Amino acid sequence: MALATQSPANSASYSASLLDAAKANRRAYCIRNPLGLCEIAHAKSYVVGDMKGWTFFVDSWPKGKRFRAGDVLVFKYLPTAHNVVKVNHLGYRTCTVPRGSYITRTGNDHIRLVKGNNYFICNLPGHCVNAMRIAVYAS
Ligand code: CU1
Repeated sequence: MALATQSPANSASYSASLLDAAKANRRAYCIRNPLGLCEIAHAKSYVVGDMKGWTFFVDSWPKGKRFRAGDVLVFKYLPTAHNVVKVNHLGYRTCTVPRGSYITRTGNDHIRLVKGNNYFICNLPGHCVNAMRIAVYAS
């Protein structure tokens, strides 16, 4: 996943190369490795639900797809109709929102996947129970 590593001493040229990478491929981004160095990674981005977007009965959308940590899910929907809440497994299973959950409602929400399980629901009444939720595993 990492394509380039630069030491902090080269950070100026590094920043330039990152900018170039960002222009060429908007999905290029910088991650800090355990040594604090910046690595350029390329993540995929996915529109949740494809053409239908973030809507009812979207729960099977992740099936058959392979996600990686750093990939971005794009939730597209009418902001007056839905929202996106990042929940834990219990929240996903029971359609409840644990205290402190991250809620977003722009209608064009970009959320980067973390390693492991990522759960999202819409918490408007009756939406999650009508399969407006996804569970995505990122390797
Ligand atoms: Cu909804």
